[in-house]
Amino acid sequence: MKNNVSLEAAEAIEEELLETLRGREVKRGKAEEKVEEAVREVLLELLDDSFDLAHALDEASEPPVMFLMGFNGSGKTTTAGKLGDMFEDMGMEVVLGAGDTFRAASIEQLEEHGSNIGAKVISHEYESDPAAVAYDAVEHAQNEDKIAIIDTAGRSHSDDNLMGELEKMVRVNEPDISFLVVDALAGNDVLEQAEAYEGMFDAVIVTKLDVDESGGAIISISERSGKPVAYIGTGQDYSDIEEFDREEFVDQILD
Ligand SMILES: Nc1nc2c(ncn2[C@@H]2O[C@H](COP(=O)(O)OP(=O)(O)OP(=O)(O)O)[C@@H](O)[C@H]2O)c(=O)[nH]1
Ligand SMILES: [Mg+2]
Repeated sequence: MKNNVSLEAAEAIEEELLETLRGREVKRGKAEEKVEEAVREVLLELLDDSFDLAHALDEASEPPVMFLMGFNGSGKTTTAGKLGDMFEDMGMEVVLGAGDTFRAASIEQLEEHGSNIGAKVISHEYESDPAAVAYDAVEHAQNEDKIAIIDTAGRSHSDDNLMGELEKMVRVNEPDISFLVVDALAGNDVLEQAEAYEGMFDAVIVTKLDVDESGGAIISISERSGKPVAYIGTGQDYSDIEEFDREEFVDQILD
């Protein structure tokens, strides 16, 4: 396995692995097979693919409100478009909330996705209060029986202002499902990201797996956050989003 997993995750896996192998009789010549079997078991134990959209929507308030949060450039806005397109294909209507009022061109970027997928976008001015944008998007969703998908500004945990703003957005709008969006290229940095958003997200979306196929980020974020990986992003098209399947993932990395 040549994944860029975090040291912490690698150590946790090693420990589990030794535990799993201990006491098992390993016949000569079968060691490799046994170890691979044990690695598979340990990884499956560590990874969580239990996110179930139908169930999450069932449990959600009316209207269902989803937030996308994460560091700069992780893929939040693109993923808002992908999720919106996917839900619309499933027969649900969505409204996109332009909750990134901070980065130049972010509103236009979301509007382009909205127009491509045929979804309304609720936006205010740049520099305006993103909690109010989200509020209006949720109200629209309520009136029109839609799912509200709220984009937020990319941040790093040193951005106290942006973090405070996000906390306010959450407080005011009470999202039913908050996704932390991390990108596969972030490697070990996903640990810092999980920490920055600790307690704020329900599930993870890992993007750019087409660029970094090693999947190390998936293992590291799973180990650190203990949250399910709901979806993976595998390209720049709207259809490049998949439900995360841990068996498939483990098969791929052990191949
Ligand atoms: N190859 C690939 N590129 C992706 C994927 N998801 C997003 N991107 C690209 O990553 C870049 C950043 O994506 P954005 O959606 O703008 O990321 P963001 O998190 O909204 O960025 P900020 O708002 O600036 O924090 C864009 O060029 C996207 O096309 C993916 O799954 N695969
Ligand atoms: Mg964005």
